[in-house]
Parts: sequence; structure tokens; C-alpha cells
Amino acid sequence: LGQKGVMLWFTGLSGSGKSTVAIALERELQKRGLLCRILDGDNIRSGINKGLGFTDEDRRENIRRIAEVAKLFVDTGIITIAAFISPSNELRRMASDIIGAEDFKEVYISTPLEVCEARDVKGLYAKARRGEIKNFTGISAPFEAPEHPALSIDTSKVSLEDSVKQILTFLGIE
Ligand code: GGZ
Repeated sequence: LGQKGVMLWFTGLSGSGKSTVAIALERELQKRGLLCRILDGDNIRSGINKGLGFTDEDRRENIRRIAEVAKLFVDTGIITIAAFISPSNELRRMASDIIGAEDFKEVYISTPLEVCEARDVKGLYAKARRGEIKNFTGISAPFEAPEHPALSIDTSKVSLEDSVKQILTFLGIE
């Protein structure tokens, strides 16, 4: 007992590896008997945030609700991992204000746009280039890199295993 909660706020482009790193990290934390929770598009945008799109206003409401939910987890002592693009300093600042700056750790998944676009796992970049998706982050909507992330990980240069290790080390976990 006595686990302290923390917010690991992943930010980065679509296809940068946020969810992949989050899931691998979750596995390592669970192996050590640590309570953790991933919040991502699969459990948030399909549930409480169903109906929100990708206008500035909707992204803001998306991130606001995520931060409010995440705060409940963090305050319960859970290692909480959010994996959302959260494309601006302003949005991430709002999340930090809601959760509390002491608990809020920004993890920038800094994989370059060219790499994310080349991966194009879901074909969304191709659609965005053809104009079939509007306001697509990195193509037709902005992404602002964080100014002082606690950690910065480029998954085109660092292996998945080492990415997870960097975060565990940052958390002071062996
Ligand atoms: C960005 C979009 C868009 C637009 C759909 N722009 O690779 P994915 O598919 O699974 O991750 C992207 C996800 C981004 O949702 P977030 O909640 O993380 O965004 S934000 O924090 O900005 O609110 C992508 C898909 O949704 N997607 N349309 N126009 N990503």
C-alpha cells in the first residue's frame, strides 16, 4: 500500500507511438504489481467523449474531460497514462492546471512527422493529404512541440524496450 499516483501525459502526432509505448509501459508496471491505467482514444473518444471531433473547441473539451477523469485516477494513487495528441501548449497547460503541476509529467513522443506519415498505420495521413480529413494534426492543423517536457522520446530512434526503460528510470522504478 501507499503507491503514489502520477500523471504521465503523452503528447505527440498521430502515429508517433504514444499508444504503443503506453501499452508496453503498462505491461512492465503490472509485472511489478503497480496499479496503472491508460486513457486513450479507444476508451475515451469512443465513450465519454463520443461525439467530439477535431475542431479547436472539440479538442479542448476532449482534453478537459480527460484531465478531469485522469485527476480522479491520480488522486487514487494510480500511475495514469494519457495518450492523446493534445496539440498545443495551451491544452497541455490546461490539463496540468486541472491535475496539478506537481503530479503532471509531460512525455513528448517526438517521432518526426515524416516518420509518422511514412508509417501511416491507419491510412489517415494519406486521406488528410487528399483533403478527405479536415484539421488533421501535422497536415492541416498545427502541432506545437512541448517546450520543457519531462522526457522526450523519438520512437524512430529509440527501441520500444528502451523507450519503456527511459520512463521507468524517470519514475525511479527498476
Ligand atoms: C488528428 C485525428 C483526426 C484529426 C481522426 N487530427 O492515429 P490515431 O487516429 O489513432 O490517433 C488520432 C486520434 C487523435 O485523437 P486525440 O484525442 O488524441 O486528439 S486531440 O488530443 O487533438 O484531441 C487519429 C484520429 O484520432 N484522428 N481525425 N483531424 N487525429
